[in-house]
Amino acid sequence: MPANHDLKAQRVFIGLGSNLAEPAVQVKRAISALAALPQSRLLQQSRLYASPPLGPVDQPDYVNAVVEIDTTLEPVALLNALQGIEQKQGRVRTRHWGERVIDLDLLLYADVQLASKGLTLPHPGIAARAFVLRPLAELAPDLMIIGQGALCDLLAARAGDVCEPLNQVQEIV
Ligand code: A4P
Ligand code: MG
Repeated sequence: MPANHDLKAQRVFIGLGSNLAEPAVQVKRAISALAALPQSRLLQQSRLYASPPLGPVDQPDYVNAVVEIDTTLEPVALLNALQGIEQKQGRVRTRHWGERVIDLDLLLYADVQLASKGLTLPHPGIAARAFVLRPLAELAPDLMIIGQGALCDLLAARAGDVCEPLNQVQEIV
């Protein structure tokens, strides 16, 4: 199959989350892996954020971040590559919304809207999750999320949710 060198690179945002096995280390490791994806360039990365778990409460707090890449990988190929990174970092799927070494969610792929069995774009959880909205706003405050609304409005609606930048002291201990 020919390489996609002549395709226009698309702007993509990816959400990262971890709450096991040194979460900050896992998130940074996954960002390095994203930077090494073929046909892609890492453009921006947010700070790391700490938040309580969405879903079962009997699990550790999460570390989250968002990165922006541009890529000529198509959406499904990119999702497969993200799942490859999850597997390499030892992700084991347990309960829904349960604890995980690393989770990579394809948040936005240009303005693609898609609802297939294995891939929904934009990611359906964006609007409900301060741990996605806050780091995303750090990278692209004026973003419009197709089908969900202006990022600043979505963020205002989640203003009360706990999600703070991880401070360096917390990260070291
Ligand atoms: N899938 C469909 N669309 C997408 C997409 N846009 N990006 C499919 C990524 N995957 C997508 O995901 C299940 C299936 O979703 C995949 O096989 C893929 O084909 P999963 O990661 O295996 O399962 P899951 O994570 O248990 O379910 P889900 O609904 O994807 O959970 P989320 O949305 O990933 O949320 N609390 C805090 N504070 N921070 C977190 O990061 N994360 C989760 C998981 C729960 N609570 C959290 C956090
Ligand atoms: Mg997921």
